[in-house]
Amino acid sequence: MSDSFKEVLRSVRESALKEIAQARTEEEVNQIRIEILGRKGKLTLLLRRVRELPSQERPWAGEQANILKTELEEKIEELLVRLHDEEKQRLLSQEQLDITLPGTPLLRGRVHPITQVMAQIVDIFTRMGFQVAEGPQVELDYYNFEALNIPRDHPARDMHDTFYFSDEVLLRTHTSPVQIRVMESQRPPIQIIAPGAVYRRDSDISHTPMFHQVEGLMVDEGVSFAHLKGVLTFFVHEMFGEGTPLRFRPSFFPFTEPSAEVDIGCVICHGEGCRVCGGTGWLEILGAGMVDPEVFSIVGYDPEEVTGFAFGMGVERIAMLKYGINDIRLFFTNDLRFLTQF
Ligand code: 2NL
Repeated sequence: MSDSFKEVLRSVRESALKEIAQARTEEEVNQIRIEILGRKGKLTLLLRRVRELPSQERPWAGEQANILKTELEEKIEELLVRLHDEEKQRLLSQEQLDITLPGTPLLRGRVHPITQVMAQIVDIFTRMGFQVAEGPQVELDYYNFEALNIPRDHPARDMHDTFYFSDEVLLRTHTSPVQIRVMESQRPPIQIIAPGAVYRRDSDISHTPMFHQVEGLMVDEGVSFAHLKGVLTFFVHEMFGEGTPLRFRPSFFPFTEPSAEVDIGCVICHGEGCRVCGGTGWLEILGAGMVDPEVFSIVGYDPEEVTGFAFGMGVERIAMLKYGINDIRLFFTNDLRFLTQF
């Protein structure tokens, strides 16, 4: 065996182990790996020299060179793992968590004031035994107008400023069609309220193209205007306070006869007369009446057998009066400074 090969092998091993022992960073170790095991590394060149040895020496020399190669590869790998661990420990010990820092505030959602008032109205009537009924917002002309005794040429249609999809299909302008559908499919006694969104082509300080209504309907043998007055008086006292005065003023709707509008004593001036109530001391809050016999005939009830009352109110209007709000658009512009006050 050539002594010089042994000698070179030993010196490559010693210098490699020395360098590995001195390496302090992963980068340095990688550099050493290239110097020793790389394409032009010391050990790679040594392995190449094995071929130049006399044939009887080659197997032993090759074996020794490969043993050294494996040894150095293992040492380098070990060192890399250790350096990597040490770096991780160093970072962990330096990193600090300041548990006194304020957290990211979580914004809490809240119920929209219109939804709150709607829920309150629904609660008052369900306590009196009314059931909640719902129906489509995209309606047929028949349910929205025709069945309510409002034919196509009727002047009451002008008041409604309807959004039409076609001659027969529209966005409901009130929730009355829900009550028509219930009467069409159920026999009396009926005692329902129909809350929901309705649509009219109108937009100013007191109108938005979408707003909310609650309508009510009670049908049975012997239902009278006195029942209507009792139910609405209870509602007003629950909604605006026991001492709130109310009055029934004659009015007209195509679907009720007789019809009335209900006023409450002005919540601002308490009857003295102010800008809000136009000096009258009264504020209109809803419309009502006895269901017109014509409507009963249309849904297949016998007007000689049953009577009923119906009423309708705008939820936004109730909310504005209850909270003293003068612009309906505030409900829909999503200004949290406004919405978070309720
Ligand atoms: C108002 C007036 C009202 C009705 C709605 C009604 C429904 C059926 C039959 C008869 Cl199915 N009437 N609803 C009756 C009177 C007045 O609403 O000023 N609403 C905001």
